Amino acid sequence: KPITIIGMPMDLGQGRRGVDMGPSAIRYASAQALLQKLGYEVEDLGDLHVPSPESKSAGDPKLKYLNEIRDVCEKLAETVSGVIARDRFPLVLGGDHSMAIGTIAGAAAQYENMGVIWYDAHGDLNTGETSPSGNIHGMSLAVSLGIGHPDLVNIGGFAPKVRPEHTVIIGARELDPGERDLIGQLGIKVFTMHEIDRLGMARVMEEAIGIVSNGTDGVHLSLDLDGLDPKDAPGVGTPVPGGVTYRESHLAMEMLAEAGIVTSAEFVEVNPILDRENQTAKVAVALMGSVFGQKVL
Ligand code: DIR
Ligand code: MN
Ligand code: MN
Ligand code: MN
Repeated sequence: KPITIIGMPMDLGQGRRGVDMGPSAIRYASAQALLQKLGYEVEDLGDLHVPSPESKSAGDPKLKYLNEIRDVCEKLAETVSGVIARDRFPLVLGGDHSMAIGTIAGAAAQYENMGVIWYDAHGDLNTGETSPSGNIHGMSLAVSLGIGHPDLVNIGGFAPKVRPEHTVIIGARELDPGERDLIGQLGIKVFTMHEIDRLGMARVMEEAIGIVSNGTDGVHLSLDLDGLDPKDAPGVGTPVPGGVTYRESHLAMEMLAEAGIVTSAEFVEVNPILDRENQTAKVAVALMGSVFGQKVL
């Protein structure tokens, strides 16, 4: 399918400045040129407008910038849905992970039963009640499952967007108490670093692909660069040591490409201010190559 790039310079969902420059950093790392080299027709819609945090007040400390995030995610959802309706593959560049609320709302509007792969050091399964930070980027998967503030849950006019049995988390190594409870309640399959070390990434991906493609008509890949080890992806706001390696991540993306199941994707939390010579954006682009079928031979 032809690819449509959408930039989401979102930084309202977390506490550190600079992640709004993620889309530029990923473009600077030649995302479009690589995809074209792989044979895709690529269009870039540019960036959606996101107000700067300095121009707004954070409001409720348990749900910071709720109204602004709702509005920009509503707009992103419309955009993503429109791209899929034109029979194109939406590739969204971030921006903090609160944007996934919009991306998933837009994709789920077009697919009846969508699977989600959440590649992240974190679960992003908090709510305003359980969040230790009040940062909405730590709530976006819960919201997509229909749990959280109604203004977020009902973006796009329907809820939930995805079901727990079609959701997998890969790379988790830092979960808050409320997130652990929710995982138990909903029965979400989580491949923590323990399972990745123990089973190996190949086996983890075989199982993950089975779960997200069983009874679904589309699969969304939400890749938080902090899922990778900070040695490989230092330019993220909330690094956690002991993460998935560059090589394991390529294998994971290659297996997704082979399975041919992914119908939308986003690469998020790239923060060039915290990075070293744009390494994290370069990693994001390299992984994009694998998702879209790049092979050595
Ligand atoms: C933490 C951090 N669990 C929170 N979450 C992050 O604020 O809810 N997600 N960084 O990617
Ligand atoms: Mn995340
Ligand atoms: Mn649907
Ligand atoms: Mn994360």
